[in-house]
Amino acid sequence: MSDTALAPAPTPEEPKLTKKALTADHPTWCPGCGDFAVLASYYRALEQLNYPHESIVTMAGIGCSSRFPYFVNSHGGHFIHGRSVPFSAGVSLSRDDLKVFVFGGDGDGFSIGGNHLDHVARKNVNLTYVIMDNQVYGLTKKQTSPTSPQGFKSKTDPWGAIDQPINPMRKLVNSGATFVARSHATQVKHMVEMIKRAAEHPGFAVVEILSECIEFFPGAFDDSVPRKGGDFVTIDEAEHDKTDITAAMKLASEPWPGRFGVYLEIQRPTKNALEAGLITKAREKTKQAADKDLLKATFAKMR
Ligand SMILES: Cc1ncc(C[n+]2csc(CCOP(=O)(O)OP(=O)(O)O)c2C)c(N)n1
Ligand code: SF4
Repeated sequence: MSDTALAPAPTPEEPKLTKKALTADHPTWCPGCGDFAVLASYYRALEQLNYPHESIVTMAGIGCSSRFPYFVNSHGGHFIHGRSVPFSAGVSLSRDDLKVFVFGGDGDGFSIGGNHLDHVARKNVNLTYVIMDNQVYGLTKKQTSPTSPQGFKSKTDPWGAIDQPINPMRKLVNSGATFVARSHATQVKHMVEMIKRAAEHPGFAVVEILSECIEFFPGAFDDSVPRKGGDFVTIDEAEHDKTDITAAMKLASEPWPGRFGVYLEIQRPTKNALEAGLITKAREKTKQAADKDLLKATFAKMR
């Protein structure tokens, strides 16, 4: 047999995923909104990851930041305010082959959806959650959010916010998420790297991105914008042990504006894998019986 006969049949080259293919509607945010750069970074991350186009899911809650599904040509959709994470967990668990991304704001993630976030995180469901923190409710035109600083004047706090805000990174590190990172909407290269690493992480990966609401809280993040006199300080990964929750908590407790990069990266079985194992065992025990027969048997026992 000749060498030519042994050669494998040529396979058609995988089409390269492009921004053009990923772009849907033109974004409708206010000119200058930080969310534009987050969207651009998401496109770029997807281009570089080059996942099969049909495997990408872009979910979101409700808010300006949650408009992502309109602008991305992929599977996806909005879900009720604060509930996009558990909904997306269902998508991920039922279709482990999909690449599930969820986008939302600080109100969606830390206020109305705060409790949902904790439970999906601790279960380590395989998905990537990007929280665009602008420290205000943007869509509903300036109410205090759980990350607004004390003294922030808004429609709900006309004399200035009196409540202590949450510390998002401490909450996320403590949530049970196995990948926790922080980035800034003025740093596209950094955002692309964080989104890509989160997407490639097996388990619940969350990236908090400071994204300025130019309309209702301009200048909120100037302290970490070098061209505005601030410092963008990244985490030295050679120094920081990303598997150490105490070290991550210490980083998260640093004074504002804190550091950017990967706080936590640990390996723990995903709920996707644990559940798949459970299903395989149950199938073996029931001798691969059809679902309808198992249901019939269960109903028969209930009589
Ligand atoms: C159950 C429910 N409560 C309240 C609202 C009104 N609402 C819509 S978006 C939003 C907050 C949005 O803030 P955030 O999540 O920070 O996103 P942003 O618009 O700032 O990007 C609120 C309170 C709603 N849609 N549903
Ligand atoms: S209101 Fe704020 S968050 Fe919403 S689109 Fe405008 S600048 Fe962006």
